[in-house]
Amino acid sequence: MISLNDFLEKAGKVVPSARQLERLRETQFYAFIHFSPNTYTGLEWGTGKEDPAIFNPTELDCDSWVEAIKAAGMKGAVITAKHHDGFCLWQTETTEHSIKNSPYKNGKGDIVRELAEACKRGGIKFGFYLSPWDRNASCYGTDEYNDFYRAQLTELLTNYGEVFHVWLDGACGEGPSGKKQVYDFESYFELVRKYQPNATIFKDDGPDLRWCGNESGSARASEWAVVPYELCCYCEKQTEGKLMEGSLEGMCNCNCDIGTLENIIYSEGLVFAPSEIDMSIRPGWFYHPEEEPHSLERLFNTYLKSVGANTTFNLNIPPMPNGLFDPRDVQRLKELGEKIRSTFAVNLCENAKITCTHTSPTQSEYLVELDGEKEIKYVELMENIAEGQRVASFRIAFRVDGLWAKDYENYTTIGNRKICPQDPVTCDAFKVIIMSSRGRADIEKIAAY
Ligand code: FUL
Repeated sequence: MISLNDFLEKAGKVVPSARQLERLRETQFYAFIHFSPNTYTGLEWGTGKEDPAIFNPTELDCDSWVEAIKAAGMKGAVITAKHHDGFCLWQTETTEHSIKNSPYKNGKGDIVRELAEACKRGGIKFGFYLSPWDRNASCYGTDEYNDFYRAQLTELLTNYGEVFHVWLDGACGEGPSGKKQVYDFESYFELVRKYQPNATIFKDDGPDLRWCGNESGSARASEWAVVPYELCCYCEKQTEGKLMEGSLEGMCNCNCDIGTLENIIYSEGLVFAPSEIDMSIRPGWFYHPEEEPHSLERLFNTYLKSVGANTTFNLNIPPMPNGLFDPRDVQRLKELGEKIRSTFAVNLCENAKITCTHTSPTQSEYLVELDGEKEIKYVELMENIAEGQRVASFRIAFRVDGLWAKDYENYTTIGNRKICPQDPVTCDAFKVIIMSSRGRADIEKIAAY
């Protein structure tokens, strides 16, 4: 049997694909846009029987969406091209339950195109959500539906330029015939790879990004990107062999740190599958006039616990029936962007001297000597995630008036990016003490704000 050291060494070398790396490094924060007949009925899950005539966003302006999205610092937009009600926001050949039977632009409108073009003009990325669950399609529940779904996917993948993210909802309810569908996910993934090889695919259990397990914006305490193959079997298995006989059963629930050593030792192989946090700016995914956007504090905290905790952040903003974002949401996005930009504007380590000492093969200390005393509110760390995720526990110590004071929080993972908020501390140096890692830690960035 493999030794613990060898097992961990291999675990530390499970690496992202180019598209996963791009998502984590360049496009970590993006917008979800839930828009469908639900916007007009007040439902969250449409029945599929809605009359297309109700869909009429008379003031739709995708450039204004893009502007609001960019103000928050988001770098892409993912629209519900079709939600569970089956209504298509683009000019599809596959069904009559679409925008072509709505009054919007006399049936000639195509909101997927309008958004894709606005994203291009605004310099952000474009992506889509295409619900496999379809409560309108008469073929839902039969093999034919997989062809129907593939045809829809192909239209979206081939007619709208570059797609950065394809969001596949795992929801599987009954369709109009009362039957559920057996989704042929692998064939859907194949199409995405064929037509948009750089696009990441989100699904609950991979292949590129997995679900964080809740819609309230919380990452796990230790959000590993390296997790057991059994939980994300659409991802490529990069290691072989269990360390311990035993079972992962009971460890797959949402609150459990699925990538921790206690779990991965029972896995037959590990995969790279970072999680995505999806959350709405308001309680609902779709627009409900009586709802208010979440507070700036809540959204900023979610940002810290997603982008700043090794996950991506997909923040939903639902358009109103007239097709515009609610001014309250636009304002909140602006505030959020300003808060993020001002908080992380000046890196106090810019002129610091950073030295690294490896105290053992799996322990290291990074000493950061600042150019003078600085007040620190956040420490930001990034691992060289392209080579794997390694750090399993660390602490931070600050030198205050010549004495080392430890931040006694026991931090666990770093991964792509970890933001550690601090009670403001004035110091002239700090140390990042890596207490355990899977092979040698490789910290690519240390910053303080
Ligand atoms: C879920 C759906 O059922 C919700 O309506 C929403 O689209 C959310 C993002 O995914 O599975």
